[in-house]
Amino acid sequence: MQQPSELEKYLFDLKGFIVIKNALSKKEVKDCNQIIDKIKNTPSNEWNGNVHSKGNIDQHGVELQQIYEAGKPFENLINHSSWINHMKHFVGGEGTFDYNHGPLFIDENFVNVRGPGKAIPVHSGAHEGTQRGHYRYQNGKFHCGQINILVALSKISKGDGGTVIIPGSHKSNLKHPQFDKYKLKKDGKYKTADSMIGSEEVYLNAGDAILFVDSLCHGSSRRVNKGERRVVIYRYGPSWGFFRNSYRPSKELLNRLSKTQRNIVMPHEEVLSPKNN
Ligand SMILES: O=C(O)CCC(=O)C(=O)O
Repeated sequence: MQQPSELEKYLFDLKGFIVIKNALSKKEVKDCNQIIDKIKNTPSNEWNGNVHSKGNIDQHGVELQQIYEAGKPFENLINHSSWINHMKHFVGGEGTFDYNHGPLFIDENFVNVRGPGKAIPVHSGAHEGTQRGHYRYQNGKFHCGQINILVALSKISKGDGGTVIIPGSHKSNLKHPQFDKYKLKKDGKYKTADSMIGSEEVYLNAGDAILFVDSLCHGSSRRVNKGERRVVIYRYGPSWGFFRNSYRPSKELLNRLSKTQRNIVMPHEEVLSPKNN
């Protein structure tokens, strides 16, 4: 089990994100990709088993929601040893009321397959002041509302539609002066965040991951290269959180998971189950 190092804690506090190199092995990446190959063409708004395809939504690319239902390779990501202790540390709450039902809760999990022309507009930033994504460090401890792990399942270099972040924006008091010019417009058009002043595009090898607090101002560049960018994203918050979307884990998945994993997927399950049976 990896523990967050002192340098990672420092950089996370300073910049709002860290890169975890080789978070997944080549075999883990391959196993995830084999599953994606089979399900990525699921028609828009249809289910493939317990995975829901949102199809080629907006301009982001294909989204396969509830990907932790897609088999062992994705189940293993729920409490993956490369980042689970980072999540516990940065979401925080150990020994407090926040830990009542367990350490963590995953409120959304999906794969994004991004083809040419696709991108995601800039969003978030501490200026929004949201509870869900908030960043806080107090009395020597982190207390963050939502920490994301975004794992590259393909190599992401220039032109591939990589994630773009504004380092330090999880703590900024002011809105980036270019934010309104770059955010999604009513007509669906926007300029991508990679040309915003102070932004950084994060290039990754397959298996590398970005861990970031959701209040970090972020988006992506537009994919101009052929082929596709593949990432898997799991979002972690405190155990009292609730699902972002209306999806719920299936009974089959809950029965298959270890107790530790079940507790992260459905922290309240054990309280509710006597009534449900
Ligand atoms: O697709 C990306 O690179 C960014 C993902 C993103 O915006 C998010 O996880 O909120």
